[in-house]
Amino acid sequence: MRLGILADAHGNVAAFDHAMIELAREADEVLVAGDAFSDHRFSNEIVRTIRRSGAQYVLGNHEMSFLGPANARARQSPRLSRRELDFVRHTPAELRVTLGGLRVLMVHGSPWPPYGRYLDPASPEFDRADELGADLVVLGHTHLPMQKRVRGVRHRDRSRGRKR
Ligand SMILES: [Mn+2]
Repeated sequence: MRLGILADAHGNVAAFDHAMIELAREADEVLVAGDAFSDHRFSNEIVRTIRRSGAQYVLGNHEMSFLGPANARARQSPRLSRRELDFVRHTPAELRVTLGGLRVLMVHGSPWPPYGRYLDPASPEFDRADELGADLVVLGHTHLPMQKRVRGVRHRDRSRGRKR
């Protein structure tokens, strides 16, 4: 089974659509690891693409900020699709799913508290990856493409770009 993994589109509709079209062609399952849009700038287009694709999706810190009290007014905008907002509201921050026989854990930031931490391949936390009860851990947030194998547990971060 081929998994297509992306994260941190941060509202870049053209890049996200392009990536999703490519992945739909090549992957059996697509995983979107959060920060699909940035903070108060909700993207109807990106959320609709995720919803219609049936991709696995978790919230990032930007979606959670958008759903939080600071953005109560932004959520009232008439430009917002109620349907897409509702979809985001029902999206989890942590997903555990079995894909191709692999127990997959997907979160946007760190799977260990503090969850907003930026991990890098040298982070000592990864030594504890086998405590997570997963064969594959998918992360976003760092904007660092990385892949790491820890005693049989593989981590991937496919985020792109600079702003985080
Ligand atoms: Mn993030």
